Amino acid sequence: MSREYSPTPFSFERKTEEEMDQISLRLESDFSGRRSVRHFSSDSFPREWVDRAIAAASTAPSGAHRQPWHFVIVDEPDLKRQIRAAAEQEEQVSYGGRMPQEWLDALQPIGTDASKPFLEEAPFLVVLFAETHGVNDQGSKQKNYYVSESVGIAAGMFISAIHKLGLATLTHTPSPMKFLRDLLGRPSREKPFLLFPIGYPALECQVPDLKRKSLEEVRSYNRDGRNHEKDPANGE
Ligand code: IYR
Repeated sequence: MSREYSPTPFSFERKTEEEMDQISLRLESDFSGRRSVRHFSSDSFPREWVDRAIAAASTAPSGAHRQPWHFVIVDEPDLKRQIRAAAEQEEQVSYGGRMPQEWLDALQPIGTDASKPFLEEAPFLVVLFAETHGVNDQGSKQKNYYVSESVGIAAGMFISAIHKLGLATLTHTPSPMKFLRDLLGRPSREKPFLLFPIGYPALECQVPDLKRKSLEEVRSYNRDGRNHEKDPANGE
């Protein structure tokens, strides 16, 4: 069964250029305070805040609008304990030789190891699953499109929502992650994508001393840096 194209009017209100200029000036500083946090306070907060961040993330664009994601919130201490135990078991194998030396060297400045106490300390864990395919009304397999891109965008929007809320998170990737599907009872068509501990940073929280790339390093203009805006031929 396929659906027809049925467009509806899009109501969009433009902000003033002045407002937009002010917003653009604050964008980087709004985001630059976000850090990946690995030491959480046990202070809790309403679970609805996490629900709302998930609702915001789920507005993400997706291939053929399939929204191929599922978020599981974990707040039961015993389930968090089981997730930590299974993650640390995999990570011990990873750090103990499954990851090549080059990878271990790359992680040196991040300071990570196989111990993952944040999986119990954070009040909430959110596990994001990618749906490799869907199921239609007749119960048969329905293909999804651009699954990693779609779920990656939803993950980015979730991280932004959590940051905007005033909370911190981490994109944790225990590898392999299949144990999450079993522990959370998710169907086999769902693949664990990322695990986010959510909370306030611990009072004594420390983060790696990282430098971010400058704008000039991450952005260029046109081909070979040709700057259309500054070209005298444009009457400026
Ligand atoms: N999954 C491991 C290893 C790890 C990998 C990368 I790439 C990181 O940026 C950080 C950690 C872990 O979570 O420790």
